Order: sequence, then C-alpha cells, then structure tokens
Amino acid sequence: MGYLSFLPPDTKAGEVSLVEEQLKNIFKQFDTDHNGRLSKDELREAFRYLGAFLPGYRANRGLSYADANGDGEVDLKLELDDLVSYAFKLGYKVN
Ligand SMILES: [Ca+2]
Ligand SMILES: [Ca+2]
Repeated sequence: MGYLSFLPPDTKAGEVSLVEEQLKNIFKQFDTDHNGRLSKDELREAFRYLGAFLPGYRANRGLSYADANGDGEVDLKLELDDLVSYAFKLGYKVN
C-alpha cells in the first residue's frame, strides 16, 4: 500500500498534482497576517478547514515535518511543499 492508497486506483498523476495545487492554495490563504509564514495558529485553522479531527495535533505534526529551518513556522516559499506532501499523505484534499 502506497501513500496514494486513499485515491481511486485509476487516479492520474495530473490529478495528484491538482490536489497538491489546491492544498497549496488553501494553506496560503491561511497566512492571515500575510507575513509569508504559517504560524502554528494559522496551521491549526488550515487543518480545521480541511476537516482535521484534531487540528492542533495536525498543526504540530505538520510543523515538525515541514519546518526545515526550525523557526517554528512554515515558510510559504521554502517549506510549503513539505507541508503539502504531509497533508497529502494523510489524505486531505479539497472537495
Ligand atoms: Ca503568517
Ligand atoms: Ca520554518
């Protein structure tokens, strides 16, 4: 079982990148103070929006997964791709 197992077996690569693109746009919208980084609070709201059962927990996990430079926030230029792949692996997608 790969990490794409939540998707129908006939999902095309193009649809995967569409989901990733949508997730990226969602996360960007939750940079509510527009400083180019997602704080833990902003991340929590994003995961809440995505329907996370425990958004605070997901924010912590997503942060530790994606925060490569260790400043406690997800940089939208440098670290967003890792955050998206974290969310994507968990099966979050935009309806
Ligand atoms: Ca921010
Ligand atoms: Ca960071």
